[in-house]
Amino acid sequence: LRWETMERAEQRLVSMCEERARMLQEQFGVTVNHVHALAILISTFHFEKNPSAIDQDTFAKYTARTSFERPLLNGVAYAQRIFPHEKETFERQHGWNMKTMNQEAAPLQDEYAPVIFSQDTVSYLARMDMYSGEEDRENILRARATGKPVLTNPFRLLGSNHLGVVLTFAVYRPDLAADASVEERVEATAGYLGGAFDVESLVENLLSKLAGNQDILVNVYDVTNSSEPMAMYGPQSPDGKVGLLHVSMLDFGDPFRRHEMRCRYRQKP
Ligand code: WA2
Repeated sequence: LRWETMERAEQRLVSMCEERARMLQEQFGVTVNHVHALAILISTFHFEKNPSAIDQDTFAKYTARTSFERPLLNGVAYAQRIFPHEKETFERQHGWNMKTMNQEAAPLQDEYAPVIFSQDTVSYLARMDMYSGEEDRENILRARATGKPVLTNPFRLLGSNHLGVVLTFAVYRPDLAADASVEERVEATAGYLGGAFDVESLVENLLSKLAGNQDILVNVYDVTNSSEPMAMYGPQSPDGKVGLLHVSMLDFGDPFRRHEMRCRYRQKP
């Protein structure tokens, strides 16, 4: 009898964990797809039209109206690629100077990526040079070299200070060939579109709606480096007595990264 109870408890843990992992992966997937479509919107209406058909007001309105398509993002923004010799003209034309994430003047560097369009929910990103943040800079470099969606390590986001990850797509000039080399991709890069997955609050909200939520503890880790898992979601100090544990694989769409969900019972069954 005891054995049967254990067996059933284990099956329930497995099915609850797999259900949560599938749901989270699904929501990540649709969100990534819509940010991809926004990157194409920018290249179509900002670069293939002259003059551009997008300005801050249009971007803010459109992204607010379509935010239901990106349920796990706290907002999206577009950063333009600027070289040092263009900086002065760029700042004069826009009537503002770019600043770092620490609100300082941007120092002399090889390139800049100031945010020129932002959804109102992340208006604090406006004018900010995304090169000035380590995680954002790494994303920018990897996004433009690969042409794929890329995710950062989990880190504390600007604005909310919540644990999350940033998603970035490179936006290329329209002349980029489909089979372009890495060098050609980097050369044809015009800017970067992305946003932050507020994992701490939006995943909490997602999981809280599921039946059985009171019974289990859910953690999500970035396990790209398997010997050093990075916490992305969930209670940070799981108690000693582990008991039953189930691990579900997650695919968030960045082929360079590995994520997993670990589920346990709150109390011994
Ligand atoms: N978006 C929101 N919160 C953040 C953040 C970010 N980056 N970085 C730190 N906290 C404009 O990759 C281009 C968005 C970065 C895109």
